[in-house]
Amino acid sequence: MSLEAIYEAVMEGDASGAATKVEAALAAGVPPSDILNKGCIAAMGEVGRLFEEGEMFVPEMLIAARAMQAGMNILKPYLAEGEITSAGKIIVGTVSGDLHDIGKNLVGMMMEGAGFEVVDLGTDVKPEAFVAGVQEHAPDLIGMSALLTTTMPAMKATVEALTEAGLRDQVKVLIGGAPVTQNFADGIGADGYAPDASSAARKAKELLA
Ligand code: B12
Repeated sequence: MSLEAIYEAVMEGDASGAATKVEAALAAGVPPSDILNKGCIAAMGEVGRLFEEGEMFVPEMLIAARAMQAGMNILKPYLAEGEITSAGKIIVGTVSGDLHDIGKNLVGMMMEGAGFEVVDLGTDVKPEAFVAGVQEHAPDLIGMSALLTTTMPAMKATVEALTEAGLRDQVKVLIGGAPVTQNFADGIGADGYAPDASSAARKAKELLA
């Protein structure tokens, strides 16, 4: 019952409800992994599906993602090391010169909702900062966002910087943002492209499969 309530709270974007329902489920002895997988992640999966079908829009998705995060903040300390199998670790960031972060944040939230551990490097992330991030966090993937046509070349520069640092083989590179296309991704040697946050999470799983 309490798992259903968490699912509903996330779907409805009820952040305080999601948090109190996660607390209640924990107090009732529901395993944290069930709360994560059958409550939070299942709800975000459904949100992603509705978004892709055009039945849910960006603002609603953002609100649902925030509710999921409110629940996750309560849950995180209970997710004992090793009990939960993470889907993988991803570093996300908006590329050098670019300050747009709404889409990147949404991608981070959907990734978290899909079970990924997310490290957010923020905006205006220089190629060398992505390289340093990979050295520090050893992620499975990096996700770069660009909203300006003038900052898209920074994605290429980042892929090159990873190659120069000898790290290119250790991480998959996923890119996105309104002006980015699959063709562009292929041209700069990225591993993948996704047009929106929900397909980004699916693509990330595909790249790691
Ligand atoms: C909000 C906004 C701003 C805000 C940003 C606030 C913030 N915190 O992000 C502010 C006001 C700061 C801003 C500033 C500027 N902006 Co602006 N901005 C926008 C606007 C209106 C919306 C962008 C947005 O958030 N969309 C909603 C999100 C959810 O969508 P999204 O970002 O595309 O992300 C989705 C996908 O692309 C994908 N995705 C995104 N990232 C990633 C990453 C990965 C790995 C993957 C897989 C997928 C993925 O998933 C997301 C979710 O589904 C757009 C116009 C538009 N309609 O797009 C202009 C727009 C992007 N801006 C533009 C411009 C020109 C600027 C400025 C240069 C304006 C100026 N003269 O100062 C500055 C640049 C500042 C800078 N250095 O970055 C132009 C870009 C034109 C171009 N072709 O380059 C646009 C297109 C407006 C226009 N029509 O002219 N902007």
